[in-house]
Amino acid sequence: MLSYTEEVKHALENNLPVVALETTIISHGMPYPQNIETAKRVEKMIRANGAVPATIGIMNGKIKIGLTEQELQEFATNPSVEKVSRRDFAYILATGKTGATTVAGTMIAAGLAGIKVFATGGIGGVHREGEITWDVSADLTELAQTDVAVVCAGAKSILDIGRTLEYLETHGVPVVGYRCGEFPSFYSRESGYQVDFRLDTPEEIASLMQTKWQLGLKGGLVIANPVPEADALDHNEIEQVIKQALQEAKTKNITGKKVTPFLLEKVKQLTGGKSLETNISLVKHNAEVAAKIAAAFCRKHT
Ligand code: PSU
Ligand code: MN
Repeated sequence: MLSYTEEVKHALENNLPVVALETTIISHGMPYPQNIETAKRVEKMIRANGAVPATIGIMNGKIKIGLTEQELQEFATNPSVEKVSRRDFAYILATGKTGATTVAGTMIAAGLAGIKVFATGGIGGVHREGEITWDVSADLTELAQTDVAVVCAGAKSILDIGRTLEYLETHGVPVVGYRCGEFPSFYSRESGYQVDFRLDTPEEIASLMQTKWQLGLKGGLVIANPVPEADALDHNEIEQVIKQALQEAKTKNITGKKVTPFLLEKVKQLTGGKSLETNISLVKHNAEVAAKIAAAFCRKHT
């Protein structure tokens, strides 16, 4: 069921660094044409930092580990591409539909392919009022069980960041700050919450990954990498926008897997092009750091 591009296959067979990338961010996280431009630039960034990119998605009954340019284009432009988390994975694969994988979906595929490092924008989490709605992203349960390190710019404050971190602690997922002590909140470098551990080099992160998995402690790690200072948005400003987006989601009675894409789209609309620029900047930064971590992890195994 796994189908590799030549480049990714060669890298995995020769223990070369590989970084997984998700497709939900392309199909449901950004508008066209910024989505395809970003997808390509992110792949380029990973190559420039000594690793091979493996963008992951489901097509024609296959789990694609690495996509061709034409396939990337399909994920960027086809509105019928489905969003695939753990719950949806088998259905989309069995029915031959095209599915863009979320953080959870991508971790499942990366885990099957033996890819240990994954770069994304932000992870899903416990939604605000999650104690009432029970809306908790399957990204969190996936982090609890699948051995992949996820490099992200923290979690958007559309979520309840405090409860998200509590959930990760309960499930034994280390939250590491890459060169930061505060857990970042995607658009801004602050959230008001601390990370569990701060590490300042890719080598230290690679050692932590190796030690965790050698101990048989299953599950992923969150590597929080704050958005570059120059592209960060004002924390209070974004908070107002998020409040408005949440209110609208409530009024429109948006539920289930539609919640996150709805909020992302609203925030983008309400901030104009500004939030999209920040989004692109942080994803590229995560790709760069992920490539360095993947390279450091491979060096431990040669
Ligand atoms: N957060 C973002 N950008 C995104 C997502 C989350 O800032 O694109 C996407 C990711 O694919 C993530 C998914 O895995 O949304 C979470 O969706 P849900 O909350 O339905 O689990
Ligand atoms: Mn949800």
